[in-house]
Amino acid sequence: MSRLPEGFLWGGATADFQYEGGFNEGGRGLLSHDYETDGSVENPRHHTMKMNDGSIIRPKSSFFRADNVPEEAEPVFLEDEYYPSHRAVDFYHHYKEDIELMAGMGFNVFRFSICWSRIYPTGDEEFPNEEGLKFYDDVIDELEKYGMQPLITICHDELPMALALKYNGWASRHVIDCYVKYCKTLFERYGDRCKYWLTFNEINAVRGFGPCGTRESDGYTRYLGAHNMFVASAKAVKMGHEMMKGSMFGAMYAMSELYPATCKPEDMFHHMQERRENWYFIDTMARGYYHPYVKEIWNHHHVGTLDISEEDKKILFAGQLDFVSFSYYRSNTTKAGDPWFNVGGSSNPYLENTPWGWPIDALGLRYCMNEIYDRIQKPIFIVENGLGAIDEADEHGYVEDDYRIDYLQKHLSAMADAINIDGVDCIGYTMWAPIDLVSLSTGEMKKRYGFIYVDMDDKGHGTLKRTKKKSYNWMKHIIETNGEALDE
Ligand code: BGP
Repeated sequence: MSRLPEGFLWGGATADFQYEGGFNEGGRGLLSHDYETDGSVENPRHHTMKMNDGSIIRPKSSFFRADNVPEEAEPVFLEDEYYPSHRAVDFYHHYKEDIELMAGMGFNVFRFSICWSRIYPTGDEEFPNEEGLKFYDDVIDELEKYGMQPLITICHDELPMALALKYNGWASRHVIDCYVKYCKTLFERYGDRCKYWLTFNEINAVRGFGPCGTRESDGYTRYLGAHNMFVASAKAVKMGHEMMKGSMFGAMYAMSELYPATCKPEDMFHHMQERRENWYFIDTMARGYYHPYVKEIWNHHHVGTLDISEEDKKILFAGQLDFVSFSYYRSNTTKAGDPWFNVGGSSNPYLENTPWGWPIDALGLRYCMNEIYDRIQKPIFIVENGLGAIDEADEHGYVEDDYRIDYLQKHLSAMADAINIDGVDCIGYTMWAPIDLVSLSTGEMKKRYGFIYVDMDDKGHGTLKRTKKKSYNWMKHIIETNGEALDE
Protein backbone atom coordinates (compact mmCIF):
# COMPACT_ATOMS: atom_id res chain seq x y z
CA MET A 1 0.00 0.00 0.00
CA SER A 2 2.85 2.39 0.68
CA ARG A 3 4.57 2.15 -2.65
CA LEU A 4 4.57 5.60 -4.21
CA PRO A 5 3.77 6.61 -7.77
CA GLU A 6 6.45 5.99 -10.35
CA GLY A 7 8.66 9.05 -10.83
CA PHE A 8 7.93 10.30 -7.32
CA LEU A 9 10.44 12.98 -6.36
CA TRP A 10 12.51 12.09 -3.31
CA GLY A 11 14.97 14.54 -1.89
CA GLY A 12 16.06 17.07 0.68
CA ALA A 13 15.65 20.82 1.19
CA THR A 14 18.01 23.57 2.34
CA ALA A 15 18.23 27.39 2.38
CA ASP A 16 21.27 29.42 1.42
CA PHE A 17 21.83 31.50 4.57
CA GLN A 18 21.43 28.45 6.81
CA TYR A 19 23.63 26.19 4.73
CA GLU A 20 25.86 27.89 2.20
CA GLY A 21 28.20 30.33 3.95
CA GLY A 22 30.88 32.01 1.82
CA PHE A 23 29.23 35.31 2.71
CA ASN A 24 32.14 37.45 1.53
CA GLU A 25 33.32 35.26 -1.33
CA GLY A 26 32.60 35.20 -5.03
CA GLY A 27 31.36 38.78 -5.14
CA ARG A 28 28.34 38.05 -2.93
CA GLY A 29 26.64 41.11 -1.48
CA LEU A 30 25.30 41.36 2.04
CA LEU A 31 22.00 39.81 2.86
CA SER A 32 19.41 40.74 5.45
CA HIS A 33 20.32 37.59 7.40
CA ASP A 34 24.01 38.41 7.62
CA TYR A 35 23.40 40.76 10.56
CA GLU A 36 21.45 38.19 12.54
CA THR A 37 23.18 36.62 15.54
CA ASP A 38 22.92 33.11 16.90
CA GLY A 39 20.46 32.51 19.74
CA SER A 40 18.27 29.99 21.52
CA VAL A 41 14.68 29.66 22.70
CA GLU A 42 15.53 31.48 25.94
CA ASN A 43 17.75 34.07 24.28
CA PRO A 44 16.23 34.82 20.86
CA ARG A 45 18.52 35.83 18.03
CA HIS A 46 18.67 39.50 17.17
CA HIS A 47 20.12 41.93 14.67
CA THR A 48 22.92 44.32 15.53
CA MET A 49 22.40 47.93 14.54
CA LYS A 50 24.03 51.27 15.25
CA MET A 51 22.29 54.57 15.94
CA ASN A 52 23.61 58.01 14.88
CA ASP A 53 25.05 58.63 18.34
CA GLY A 54 27.06 55.41 18.14
CA SER A 55 24.86 53.43 20.52
CA ILE A 56 24.00 49.86 19.59
CA ILE A 57 20.48 48.47 19.40
CA ARG A 58 19.55 44.84 19.06
CA PRO A 59 16.09 44.53 17.52
CA LYS A 60 14.86 41.12 18.61
CA SER A 61 12.35 40.67 15.89
CA SER A 62 14.87 40.74 13.13
CA PHE A 63 15.42 43.46 10.57
CA PHE A 64 14.60 41.17 7.71
CA ARG A 65 11.13 41.18 9.27
CA ALA A 66 11.32 44.36 11.24
CA ASP A 67 9.76 45.55 14.42
CA ASN A 68 9.62 49.33 14.14
CA VAL A 69 13.34 49.83 13.69
CA PRO A 70 14.26 53.55 13.84
CA GLU A 71 14.96 55.15 10.47
CA GLU A 72 18.53 56.11 11.48
CA ALA A 73 19.58 52.61 12.61
CA GLU A 74 22.19 51.05 10.34
CA PRO A 75 23.22 47.39 10.51
CA VAL A 76 26.65 46.77 11.96
CA PHE A 77 28.87 43.75 12.68
CA LEU A 78 30.14 43.51 16.26
CA GLU A 79 33.35 41.71 17.21
CA ASP A 80 31.85 39.82 20.12
CA GLU A 81 28.84 38.48 18.25
CA TYR A 82 28.56 35.33 16.16
CA TYR A 83 26.67 35.56 12.86
CA PRO A 84 25.83 32.03 11.68
CA SER A 85 25.01 32.89 8.06
CA HIS A 86 28.63 33.89 7.36
CA ARG A 87 29.93 30.37 7.19
CA ALA A 88 26.81 28.36 8.00
CA VAL A 89 27.99 24.77 7.42
CA ASP A 90 29.93 25.83 4.33
CA PHE A 91 28.11 24.19 1.45
CA TYR A 92 29.99 26.80 -0.61
CA HIS A 93 33.16 24.75 -0.24
CA HIS A 94 31.63 21.33 0.46
CA TYR A 95 29.00 21.12 -2.28
CA LYS A 96 30.67 18.25 -4.13
CA GLU A 97 30.98 16.12 -1.01
CA ASP A 98 27.45 16.98 0.16
CA ILE A 99 25.79 16.25 -3.15
CA GLU A 100 27.62 12.94 -3.38
CA LEU A 101 26.33 12.04 0.08
CA MET A 102 22.77 12.98 -0.86
CA ALA A 103 23.02 11.04 -4.09
CA GLY A 104 24.09 8.07 -1.99
CA MET A 105 20.61 7.98 -0.48
CA GLY A 106 19.06 7.85 -3.94
CA PHE A 107 17.70 11.41 -4.05
CA ASN A 108 16.41 12.39 -7.46
CA VAL A 109 15.74 16.01 -6.48
CA PHE A 110 17.52 18.57 -4.33
CA ARG A 111 15.83 21.74 -3.14
CA PHE A 112 18.14 24.67 -2.50
CA SER A 113 17.68 28.41 -2.51
CA ILE A 114 19.70 30.80 -4.58
CA CYS A 115 21.20 33.63 -2.60
CA TRP A 116 19.79 36.77 -4.21
CA SER A 117 22.78 38.92 -3.19
CA ARG A 118 25.18 36.40 -4.74
CA ILE A 119 23.54 37.14 -8.11
CA TYR A 120 22.74 40.84 -7.61
CA PRO A 121 24.90 42.02 -4.69
CA THR A 122 22.78 45.09 -3.95
CA GLY A 123 19.73 44.02 -5.92
CA ASP A 124 19.99 47.15 -8.05
CA GLU A 125 22.85 46.36 -10.46
CA GLU A 126 22.17 46.32 -14.15
CA PHE A 127 24.16 43.15 -14.75
CA PRO A 128 24.44 40.04 -12.58
CA ASN A 129 27.53 38.81 -10.78
CA GLU A 130 29.01 36.14 -13.05
CA GLU A 131 30.88 34.43 -10.22
CA GLY A 132 27.65 33.95 -8.34
CA LEU A 133 25.89 32.48 -11.36
CA LYS A 134 28.86 30.18 -11.94
CA PHE A 135 28.61 28.79 -8.42
CA TYR A 136 25.07 27.54 -9.02
CA ASP A 137 26.09 26.23 -12.46
CA ASP A 138 28.65 24.12 -10.64
CA VAL A 139 26.05 22.94 -8.13
CA ILE A 140 23.65 21.91 -10.90
CA ASP A 141 26.48 20.19 -12.82
CA GLU A 142 27.15 18.16 -9.74
CA LEU A 143 23.47 17.28 -9.28
CA GLU A 144 23.18 16.17 -12.89
CA LYS A 145 26.22 13.96 -12.50
CA TYR A 146 24.13 11.85 -10.10
CA GLY A 147 20.81 12.12 -11.92
CA MET A 148 19.31 14.62 -9.48
CA GLN A 149 17.22 17.55 -10.61
CA PRO A 150 17.19 20.92 -8.87
CA LEU A 151 14.13 22.40 -7.18
CA ILE A 152 15.07 26.05 -6.87
CA THR A 153 13.71 28.42 -4.25
CA ILE A 154 14.16 31.86 -5.76
CA CYS A 155 13.72 33.73 -2.49
CA HIS A 156 13.94 32.07 0.90
CA ASP A 157 12.89 34.73 3.48
CA GLU A 158 15.69 37.08 2.43
CA LEU A 159 16.60 40.28 0.65
CA PRO A 160 19.85 41.93 -0.40
CA MET A 161 20.49 44.27 2.52
CA ALA A 162 20.78 47.27 0.22
CA LEU A 163 17.19 46.81 -0.94
CA ALA A 164 16.02 46.84 2.66
CA LEU A 165 17.98 49.96 3.56
CA LYS A 166 17.37 51.96 0.41
CA TYR A 167 13.76 51.12 -0.40
CA ASN A 168 12.22 49.74 2.80
CA GLY A 169 12.12 46.23 1.35
CA TRP A 170 8.87 44.78 0.06
CA ALA A 171 6.95 47.90 0.97
CA SER A 172 8.40 49.29 -2.26
CA ARG A 173 7.24 48.42 -5.75
CA HIS A 174 10.77 48.99 -6.95
CA VAL A 175 11.67 45.72 -5.24
CA ILE A 176 9.16 43.96 -7.53
CA ASP A 177 11.21 45.14 -10.53
CA CYS A 178 14.46 44.01 -8.89
CA TYR A 179 12.94 40.59 -8.19
CA VAL A 180 11.67 40.19 -11.76
CA LYS A 181 15.10 41.15 -13.15
CA TYR A 182 16.70 38.60 -10.82
CA CYS A 183 14.23 35.90 -11.95
CA LYS A 184 14.85 36.66 -15.62
CA THR A 185 18.57 36.14 -15.03
CA LEU A 186 17.94 32.79 -13.31
CA PHE A 187 15.55 31.59 -16.01
CA GLU A 188 17.97 32.53 -18.79
CA ARG A 189 20.85 30.82 -17.06
CA TYR A 190 19.29 27.68 -15.55
CA GLY A 191 15.99 27.43 -17.44
CA ASP A 192 17.01 24.45 -19.53
CA ARG A 193 18.19 22.57 -16.44
CA CYS A 194 15.48 23.29 -13.89
CA LYS A 195 11.80 22.42 -14.20
CA TYR A 196 10.49 23.12 -10.67
CA TRP A 197 10.69 26.61 -9.14
CA LEU A 198 9.40 28.14 -5.91
CA THR A 199 8.92 31.89 -6.08
CA PHE A 200 8.93 32.43 -2.29
CA ASN A 201 9.47 30.38 0.85
CA GLU A 202 6.78 30.37 3.57
CA ILE A 203 5.30 33.53 2.12
CA ASN A 204 2.36 33.35 4.54
CA ALA A 205 4.74 34.07 7.44
CA VAL A 206 4.48 37.69 6.28
CA ARG A 207 1.08 37.86 8.01
CA GLY A 208 2.75 37.48 11.39
CA PHE A 209 6.30 38.73 11.00
CA GLY A 210 5.99 41.29 8.23
CA PRO A 211 7.68 41.25 4.84
CA CYS A 212 11.43 41.16 4.42
CA GLY A 213 13.34 44.35 4.87
CA THR A 214 10.67 46.79 6.02
CA ARG A 215 11.28 48.88 9.10
CA GLU A 216 7.68 48.65 10.25
CA SER A 217 5.49 45.64 10.88
CA ASP A 218 2.02 47.18 11.19
CA GLY A 219 -0.95 45.61 9.39
CA TYR A 220 -0.82 47.94 6.42
CA THR A 221 2.88 47.30 5.76
CA ARG A 222 2.44 43.56 6.14
CA TYR A 223 -0.42 43.24 3.68
CA LEU A 224 1.01 45.80 1.27
CA GLY A 225 4.29 43.85 1.32
CA ALA A 226 2.40 40.60 0.73
CA HIS A 227 0.59 42.16 -2.22
CA ASN A 228 3.85 43.33 -3.75
CA MET A 229 5.23 39.81 -3.33
CA PHE A 230 2.09 38.34 -4.99
CA VAL A 231 2.59 40.64 -7.96
CA ALA A 232 6.31 39.79 -8.12
CA SER A 233 5.54 36.07 -7.98
CA ALA A 234 2.83 36.28 -10.65
CA LYS A 235 5.09 38.25 -12.98
CA ALA A 236 7.83 35.67 -12.50
CA VAL A 237 5.45 32.78 -13.16
CA LYS A 238 4.14 34.31 -16.38
CA MET A 239 7.62 35.16 -17.58
CA GLY A 240 8.93 31.73 -16.54
CA HIS A 241 6.20 29.94 -18.49
CA GLU A 242 7.04 32.01 -21.57
CA MET A 243 10.79 31.48 -21.26
CA MET A 244 10.89 27.83 -20.16
CA LYS A 245 8.55 25.39 -21.84
CA GLY A 246 7.16 22.88 -19.34
CA SER A 247 8.35 24.80 -16.28
CA MET A 248 6.31 24.33 -13.10
CA PHE A 249 5.92 27.01 -10.47
CA GLY A 250 4.90 26.82 -6.86
CA ALA A 251 5.29 28.99 -3.78
CA MET A 252 5.76 27.59 -0.34
CA TYR A 253 3.42 27.89 2.66
CA ALA A 254 3.77 27.06 6.36
CA MET A 255 0.63 25.15 7.26
CA SER A 256 0.53 24.28 10.92
CA GLU A 257 -2.59 25.89 12.51
CA LEU A 258 -4.64 22.79 11.99
CA TYR A 259 -7.11 22.17 14.75
CA PRO A 260 -9.66 24.01 16.87
CA ALA A 261 -8.87 23.40 20.54
CA THR A 262 -12.44 22.15 21.19
CA CYS A 263 -15.73 21.68 19.35
CA LYS A 264 -17.13 24.78 21.05
CA PRO A 265 -18.69 26.79 18.18
CA GLU A 266 -16.62 29.88 19.06
CA ASP A 267 -13.40 27.83 18.85
CA MET A 268 -14.49 26.30 15.55
CA PHE A 269 -15.30 29.70 14.10
CA HIS A 270 -12.07 31.20 15.34
CA HIS A 271 -10.19 28.32 13.76
CA MET A 272 -11.86 28.93 10.40
CA GLN A 273 -10.91 32.59 10.55
CA GLU A 274 -7.32 31.84 11.44
CA ARG A 275 -7.05 29.14 8.77
CA ARG A 276 -8.27 31.63 6.21
CA GLU A 277 -5.24 33.77 6.95
CA ASN A 278 -3.19 31.01 5.35
CA TRP A 279 -5.69 30.42 2.56
CA TYR A 280 -5.40 34.13 1.84
CA PHE A 281 -1.93 33.43 0.46
CA ILE A 282 -2.65 30.15 -1.26
CA ASP A 283 -5.98 31.20 -2.79
CA THR A 284 -4.63 34.45 -4.16
CA MET A 285 -1.53 32.92 -5.69
CA ALA A 286 -2.93 29.59 -6.90
CA ARG A 287 -6.30 30.89 -8.15
CA GLY A 288 -5.05 34.30 -9.16
CA TYR A 289 -7.47 36.63 -7.39
CA TYR A 290 -8.40 37.99 -3.99
CA HIS A 291 -11.45 36.39 -2.39
CA PRO A 292 -14.27 38.29 -0.64
CA TYR A 293 -13.12 37.15 2.84
CA VAL A 294 -9.91 39.20 2.53
CA LYS A 295 -11.87 42.31 3.59
CA GLU A 296 -12.46 40.76 7.00
CA ILE A 297 -8.76 39.98 7.30
CA TRP A 298 -7.76 43.53 6.38
CA ASN A 299 -10.27 44.90 8.90
CA HIS A 300 -8.97 42.63 11.60
CA HIS A 301 -5.40 43.82 11.06
CA HIS A 302 -6.32 47.51 10.64
CA VAL A 303 -4.92 47.46 7.15
CA GLY A 304 -7.31 50.12 5.91
CA THR A 305 -7.78 50.07 2.16
CA LEU A 306 -5.32 48.29 -0.05
CA ASP A 307 -5.66 49.83 -3.44
CA ILE A 308 -5.43 46.90 -5.85
CA SER A 309 -5.23 48.25 -9.38
CA GLU A 310 -6.92 46.62 -12.38
CA GLU A 311 -3.46 46.10 -13.84
CA ASP A 312 -2.34 44.16 -10.74
CA LYS A 313 -5.49 42.05 -10.85
CA LYS A 314 -4.64 41.04 -14.42
CA ILE A 315 -1.08 40.20 -13.40
CA LEU A 316 -2.25 37.99 -10.51
CA PHE A 317 -4.65 36.12 -12.77
CA ALA A 318 -2.03 35.56 -15.46
CA GLY A 319 0.55 34.25 -12.99
CA GLN A 320 -1.28 31.45 -11.19
CA LEU A 321 0.86 28.76 -9.61
CA ASP A 322 1.06 25.29 -11.14
CA PHE A 323 1.37 23.40 -7.86
CA VAL A 324 1.06 24.11 -4.14
CA SER A 325 3.99 23.32 -1.90
CA PHE A 326 4.20 23.56 1.84
CA SER A 327 6.25 22.90 4.94
CA TYR A 328 4.85 20.68 7.65
CA TYR A 329 6.60 20.05 10.95
CA ARG A 330 3.87 20.10 13.56
CA SER A 331 0.24 20.88 14.18
CA ASN A 332 -1.11 23.72 16.30
CA THR A 333 -4.44 24.17 18.00
CA THR A 334 -6.23 27.45 18.30
CA LYS A 335 -9.19 28.73 20.30
CA ALA A 336 -11.46 31.74 20.52
CA GLY A 337 -9.58 34.70 21.96
CA ASP A 338 -6.17 33.58 20.66
CA PRO A 339 -4.40 36.02 18.37
CA TRP A 340 -4.82 35.18 14.69
CA PHE A 341 -1.13 34.54 14.34
CA ASN A 342 -0.39 32.24 17.21
CA VAL A 343 2.87 30.55 16.35
CA GLY A 344 3.03 28.27 19.37
CA GLY A 345 -0.72 27.58 19.40
CA SER A 346 -2.52 26.09 22.39
CA SER A 347 -1.07 22.82 23.65
CA ASN A 348 -2.57 19.59 22.39
CA PRO A 349 -3.01 16.95 25.14
CA TYR A 350 -3.00 14.15 22.58
CA LEU A 351 0.47 14.83 21.20
CA GLU A 352 4.05 14.66 22.36
CA ASN A 353 6.40 17.57 21.78
CA THR A 354 9.94 17.81 20.45
CA PRO A 355 12.54 19.37 22.79
CA TRP A 356 11.63 22.68 21.09
CA GLY A 357 7.97 22.23 22.02
CA TRP A 358 6.78 21.37 18.51
CA PRO A 359 3.92 18.81 18.72
CA ILE A 360 4.62 15.68 16.67
CA ASP A 361 1.60 14.80 14.54
CA ALA A 362 2.00 12.52 11.53
CA LEU A 363 -1.74 12.26 10.85
CA GLY A 364 -1.79 16.05 10.68
CA LEU A 365 0.35 15.79 7.55
CA ARG A 366 -2.27 13.60 5.86
CA TYR A 367 -4.98 15.98 7.07
CA CYS A 368 -3.11 18.95 5.65
CA MET A 369 -2.47 17.30 2.28
CA ASN A 370 -6.16 16.48 1.93
CA GLU A 371 -7.22 19.91 3.02
CA ILE A 372 -5.05 21.66 0.43
CA TYR A 373 -5.90 19.28 -2.40
CA ASP A 374 -9.63 19.46 -1.67
CA ARG A 375 -9.46 23.21 -1.98
CA ILE A 376 -6.99 23.72 -4.82
CA GLN A 377 -7.07 20.87 -7.32
CA LYS A 378 -3.48 21.27 -8.36
CA PRO A 379 -0.59 18.91 -7.59
CA ILE A 380 0.98 19.36 -4.19
CA PHE A 381 4.62 19.03 -3.22
CA ILE A 382 5.81 18.57 0.38
CA VAL A 383 9.00 20.61 0.34
CA GLU A 384 9.86 20.62 4.06
CA ASN A 385 9.23 18.10 6.81
CA GLY A 386 11.55 16.76 9.47
CA LEU A 387 12.48 16.50 13.11
CA GLY A 388 14.73 19.00 14.88
CA ALA A 389 16.36 17.03 17.69
CA ILE A 390 19.41 16.93 19.93
CA ASP A 391 21.77 14.34 18.48
CA GLU A 392 24.51 12.82 20.63
CA ALA A 393 27.33 11.84 18.30
CA ASP A 394 29.95 9.25 19.31
CA GLU A 395 33.68 9.94 18.88
CA HIS A 396 33.38 9.18 15.14
CA GLY A 397 30.44 11.55 14.64
CA TYR A 398 27.96 8.67 14.34
CA VAL A 399 24.45 9.24 15.69
CA GLU A 400 21.93 6.53 16.46
CA ASP A 401 18.86 8.61 15.65
CA ASP A 402 16.02 6.11 16.04
CA TYR A 403 13.69 8.97 17.06
CA ARG A 404 14.22 10.58 13.64
CA ILE A 405 13.56 7.29 11.88
CA ASP A 406 10.37 6.93 13.91
CA TYR A 407 9.23 10.47 13.05
CA LEU A 408 9.93 10.02 9.34
CA GLN A 409 8.46 6.53 9.20
CA LYS A 410 5.17 7.83 10.56
CA HIS A 411 5.09 10.99 8.45
CA LEU A 412 6.03 9.22 5.22
CA SER A 413 3.40 6.55 5.90
CA ALA A 414 0.80 9.28 6.43
CA MET A 415 1.90 10.86 3.15
CA ALA A 416 1.61 7.52 1.35
CA ASP A 417 -1.90 7.05 2.78
CA ALA A 418 -2.95 10.49 1.55
CA ILE A 419 -1.75 9.50 -1.92
CA ASN A 420 -2.90 5.87 -2.05
CA ILE A 421 -6.06 5.96 0.02
CA ASP A 422 -7.30 9.53 -0.26
CA GLY A 423 -6.22 10.15 -3.85
CA VAL A 424 -4.13 13.26 -3.25
CA ASP A 425 -1.90 14.12 -6.20
CA CYS A 426 1.44 14.64 -4.47
CA ILE A 427 4.48 14.80 -6.73
CA GLY A 428 7.30 14.76 -4.25
CA TYR A 429 8.82 15.05 -0.81
CA THR A 430 11.97 16.94 0.14
CA MET A 431 12.98 16.37 3.74
CA TRP A 432 14.26 19.31 5.81
CA ALA A 433 17.20 19.17 6.02
CA PRO A 434 19.18 16.17 4.77
CA ILE A 435 22.32 17.53 6.38
CA ASP A 436 22.62 19.39 9.69
CA LEU A 437 22.51 23.16 9.26
CA VAL A 438 21.70 26.31 11.23
CA SER A 439 18.19 26.63 12.65
CA LEU A 440 16.17 29.48 11.20
CA SER A 441 14.11 30.29 14.26
CA THR A 442 16.76 30.00 16.96
CA GLY A 443 20.07 30.26 15.09
CA GLU A 444 21.29 27.14 16.89
CA MET A 445 23.28 24.30 15.45
CA LYS A 446 22.18 21.84 18.10
CA LYS A 447 18.68 21.69 16.64
CA ARG A 448 19.65 19.08 14.09
CA TYR A 449 17.52 17.65 11.29
CA GLY A 450 19.96 15.79 9.06
CA PHE A 451 20.64 12.25 7.88
CA ILE A 452 24.21 13.53 7.88
CA TYR A 453 25.89 14.89 10.99
CA VAL A 454 28.04 18.01 10.73
CA ASP A 455 30.71 18.54 13.38
CA MET A 456 29.96 22.11 14.40
CA ASP A 457 28.55 23.72 17.55
CA ASP A 458 26.26 26.68 18.19
CA LYS A 459 29.15 29.15 17.99
CA GLY A 460 30.54 27.74 14.76
CA HIS A 461 33.37 25.70 16.31
CA GLY A 462 34.13 22.30 14.83
CA THR A 463 35.79 20.55 11.92
CA LEU A 464 32.67 20.59 9.69
CA LYS A 465 33.30 16.88 9.09
CA ARG A 466 30.27 15.13 7.62
CA THR A 467 29.21 11.70 9.00
CA LYS A 468 26.23 9.52 8.06
CA LYS A 469 23.74 8.94 10.89
CA LYS A 470 21.75 5.74 11.34
CA SER A 471 18.79 7.34 9.52
CA TYR A 472 20.91 7.72 6.37
CA ASN A 473 20.74 4.04 5.43
CA TRP A 474 17.14 3.80 6.59
CA MET A 475 16.11 6.58 4.19
CA LYS A 476 18.19 5.05 1.41
CA HIS A 477 16.19 1.84 1.77
CA ILE A 478 12.85 3.69 1.75
CA ILE A 479 13.81 5.50 -1.44
CA GLU A 480 15.20 2.45 -3.24
CA THR A 481 11.91 0.62 -2.62
CA ASN A 482 9.95 3.76 -3.56
CA GLY A 483 8.22 3.70 -0.22
CA GLU A 484 7.38 0.01 -0.03
CA ALA A 485 9.79 -0.48 2.87
CA LEU A 486 7.61 1.80 4.99
CA ASP A 487 5.50 -1.29 5.66
CA GLU A 488 8.41 -3.41 6.90
C1 BGP B 1 10.94 26.65 7.95
C2 BGP B 1 11.97 27.32 7.10
C3 BGP B 1 13.29 26.67 7.05
C4 BGP B 1 13.68 25.85 8.26
C5 BGP B 1 12.53 25.15 8.95
C6 BGP B 1 12.84 24.57 10.32
O1 BGP B 1 10.14 27.62 8.49
O2 BGP B 1 11.51 27.45 5.77
O3 BGP B 1 14.24 27.63 6.66
O4 BGP B 1 14.64 26.35 9.05
O5 BGP B 1 11.41 25.98 9.07
O6 BGP B 1 12.79 25.56 11.28
P1 BGP B 1 13.93 25.76 12.35
O7 BGP B 1 15.19 25.89 11.57
O8 BGP B 1 13.58 27.01 13.06
O9 BGP B 1 13.88 24.57 13.22
